[in-house]
Amino acid sequence: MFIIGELINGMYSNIGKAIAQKDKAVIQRVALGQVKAGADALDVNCGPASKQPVSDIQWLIEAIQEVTDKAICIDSSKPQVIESGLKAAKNSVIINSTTADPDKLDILVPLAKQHKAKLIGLAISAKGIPRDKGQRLELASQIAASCIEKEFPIEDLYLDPIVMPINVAQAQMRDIIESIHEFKIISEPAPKTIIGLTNVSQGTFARSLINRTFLTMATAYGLDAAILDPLDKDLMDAAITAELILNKQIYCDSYLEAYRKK
Ligand code: THG
Repeated sequence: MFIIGELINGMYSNIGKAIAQKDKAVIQRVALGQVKAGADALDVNCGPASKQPVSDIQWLIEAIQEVTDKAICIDSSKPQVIESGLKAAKNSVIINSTTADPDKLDILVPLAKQHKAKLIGLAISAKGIPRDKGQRLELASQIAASCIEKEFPIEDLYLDPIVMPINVAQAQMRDIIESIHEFKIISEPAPKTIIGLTNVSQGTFARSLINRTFLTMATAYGLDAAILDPLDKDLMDAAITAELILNKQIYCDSYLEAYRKK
């Protein structure tokens, strides 16, 4: 599983405050903590309170790159923020994200291609979040078709079915998980799949348990990557164990330890 740490997000009060006060040490501590816990990449999102996301994203990326060379996942719905982030990025980049809307695809797919970045495509359009897996597949296919037409490498595309909180969309959970398998057969070679895991447990009590159970099930359906809290050790153990059960890691009695050392 490719793990993207979610903790550098202005939605969290410590990060929102650090962005407002330009407190680099806080950002760098959270970056290194996630890397130490096993993150392969770091999501970077200025959050809803940022008044100047175009410059804040550059400040965040520069601060992070002083302490790690892990990939940066530039998380914004605004193409101009993503473009700005790309200018500051020396590490490899994942663009998070485009939707299935042609005006977004026409800007972000060429931008990803030009910067040799990976690209996350959300199964969402101006019409909103899909209600079933048929709509999810239709939107994901539109994104994949645009990438193929624009000659963006399809194996660098990460399709996201959009995970909803279980307390508001319980009847959609099965569709969301099955979409992961359906997305993998859109094209040959296959696109990759990704989820924002923590969405699933928003507003619930047993957050960690719901997160790791959802991740385990999604892994069985072919999930390639997840944006999650890598500091949740039970969650990381579940991710490693799910891959072991799917024969993606070699078993030994100390497999958890062995995985962390690799
Ligand atoms: N897909 C993609 N990118 C994404 C998401 C996605 N980026 C943002 C988000 N979803 C993933 N990141 C988070 C980060 C935090 C939370 C959920 C998803 C979260 N935070 C606490 C909450 O809202 O309860 C905040 C707690 C606090 O304020 O301390 O749940 O789906 N491609």
